[in-house]
Amino acid sequence: QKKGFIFDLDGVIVDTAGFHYLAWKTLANDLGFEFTEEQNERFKGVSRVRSLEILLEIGKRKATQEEKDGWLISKNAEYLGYIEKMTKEDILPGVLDVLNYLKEKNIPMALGSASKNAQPILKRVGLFDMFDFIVDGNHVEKAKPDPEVFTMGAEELEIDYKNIIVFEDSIAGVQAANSVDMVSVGIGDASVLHEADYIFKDFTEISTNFLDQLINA
Ligand code: B16
Ligand code: MG
Repeated sequence: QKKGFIFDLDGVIVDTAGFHYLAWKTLANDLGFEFTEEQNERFKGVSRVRSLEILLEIGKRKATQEEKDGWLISKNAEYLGYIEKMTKEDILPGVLDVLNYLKEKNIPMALGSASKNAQPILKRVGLFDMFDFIVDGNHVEKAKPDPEVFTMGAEELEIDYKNIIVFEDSIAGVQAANSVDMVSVGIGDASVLHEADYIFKDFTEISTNFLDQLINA
């Protein structure tokens, strides 16, 4: 049966978490509190609006809707400044080999990201044309662990959920894929991602044998 692959963006294809962190930290400091890299872990895979709620919880700050809207705009403006400087050098190690291998085999591929900035990021790093479909934060209502971003991708690719393989670096994303019986491949720390069907530290550990095994399963 035909298989399809769906890739998360931040933490899987590129490491933009550091840029999100710097921009949220600026906002936190402007509001008069600290924000550490450790606290930033909670923001992975989480939507922009929810991220702000968590930040305000950390700083014990209450805010009006107008204030929140303004902060979301200024945070994103700073983040976009970092993205502008990205090049193909920012693609994480081993990712291109895997994408190119699947492309050569004509395997359908989609992006499934919570980010509203997914398209400009893919353009900056030269991967915009790699994917048959891009499903991102502009297309979905519900955030991971809701599987909407992946089910929409599967429907675009016209492939049954059980024949979809999802690559994810966040717990929420792994749970989203598992909840609709997709195959989940966790990228990162095994102690965090233990619910995934397969776990790799990064893409350099993924062999063509393993990819063939997924394709031919
Ligand atoms: P934006 P992913 C997610 O991307 C990030 O992991 C998360 O930290 C971020 O808040 C979210 O995108 C929204 O990003 O502000 O650019 O819309 O991991 O789902 O690719
Ligand atoms: Mg991610």
